[in-house]
Order: sequence, then structure tokens, then C-alpha cells
Amino acid sequence: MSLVNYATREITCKIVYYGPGRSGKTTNLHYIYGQVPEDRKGKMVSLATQTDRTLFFDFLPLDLGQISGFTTKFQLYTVPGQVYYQTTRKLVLQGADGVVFVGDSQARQLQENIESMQDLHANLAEQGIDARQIPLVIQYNKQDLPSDLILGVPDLEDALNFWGAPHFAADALHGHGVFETLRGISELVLRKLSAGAGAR
Ligand SMILES: Nc1nc2c(ncn2[C@@H]2O[C@H](COP(=O)(O)OP(=O)(O)OP(=O)(O)O)[C@@H](O)[C@H]2O)c(=O)[nH]1
Ligand SMILES: [Mg+2]
Repeated sequence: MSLVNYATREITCKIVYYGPGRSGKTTNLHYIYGQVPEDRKGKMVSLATQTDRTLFFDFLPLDLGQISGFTTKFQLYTVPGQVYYQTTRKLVLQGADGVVFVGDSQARQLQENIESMQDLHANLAEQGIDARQIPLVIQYNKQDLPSDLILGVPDLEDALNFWGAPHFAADALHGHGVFETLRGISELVLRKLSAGAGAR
């Protein structure tokens, strides 16, 4: 649920990185954090276990500057992907303006990807949101791994992308596709926001 403050001309949008455990959600945020200049970002907050699994969420505030006369800010969150953190995932997803689904391209992770996508749908539905309505992009991460370990984008598309959501191949560890993905979701979110403003 974006916050639009007409008095201060500020817009704040919430983007949630969703996906199965170890698909690379936190790695996306780390890469973004490392690239964005100091004056455009706030402190990144990560609540993780000792083995680096996200325990609650990661949070990264970004300042996109002026868009249509509004100071525009994005708050990036990641959910914990491990199956038993369901309650936390629901909490973090609440009020999302857009979702980046980070899939793991490894062939052996296919079932986990499918289950996580179903979990996303169920959790959105529980919040009264149709997955076809909310801005959603899909990232096929870990495309840098050897080709005998991963599925190609067409196979992943068949398995996961039923609604023709924009998709991006990525290697978040080295940053390939990370900003393309962020730009993709930003465009969808801002387009929806401006359509909503037009309707008022
Ligand atoms: N080869 C490769 N490894 C990656 C890539 N992205 C992430 N990893 C590795 O995968 C592991 C898990 O990455 P995380 O970003 O912690 O995964 P996550 O999705 O946040 O996991 P949870 O917090 O448990 O849900 C780490 O060891 C990363 O270095 C990638 O694009 N390529
Ligand atoms: Mg994580």
C-alpha cells in the first residue's frame, strides 16, 4: 500500500522480494546496497541467523529522487524463504505494492520454486489480492551455474510464469540482472500508481 503525501509531495512504495529458501533474495539487496550512492540509500537492516539465512526480513530504503514532482522512495524487503517461516512471510508481504519473485534456476530446486509461487498466491489471496493484479516480476537467479545444473529460461517460464509477468535472468552474486529486475518492478509499480492517481 503506497503512501502518497500530497503535502510534502512524497511517495513511498513497498517492494517485497519473495521466493524459496536460498534463491538469492538477500543477495539481490546486498548487491543493490553496494552499488547505490550513500545519499540515495538508508541503512540496510538484516535480521539473519548465524548461517546467514534470513530470520525475519531484510530492509533497504532507497531514494529514487524526483518523479513527476514527487520525492519517490522505495522500501525493499525480503522474506525468509524457509518453509517454516510462513507467519513471517505473511507479515512482510502485507501492504506490498509490488513483488519480485526470485526463483532458483537449479533443476533440483524446481519443486521448491513451484511451491513458493503457490505460497505467494495463497498469501496474497488471503490478503484479498489477486496475483494477476499486483505488480509482479520474476527473476530466474543463479544463471551463472553450470548449464547441466540449471534449467534454461524457457523451461522455468513454463513451470512458473502463468500470467506473462516480465521476467529477468540473473546472477545476483555478481550483479547481472539485479538492476534490470529492480527497474522492471519499479516501472510496474509507478505505472499502477499513476493510473490510480489519474482515476481520482
Ligand atoms: N552461484 C550463485 N550463487 C548465488 C546467487 N545468488 C545467491 N547465491 C548464493 O546462494 C546462497 C543463498 O543466498 P541468499 O541471498 O542468502 O538466499 P535467500 O533467498 O535470501 O535465502 P533465505 O533468506 O533463506 O530465504 C548464498 O550462498 C549466495 O551466495 C547467484 O546468482 N549465483
Ligand atoms: Mg535471505
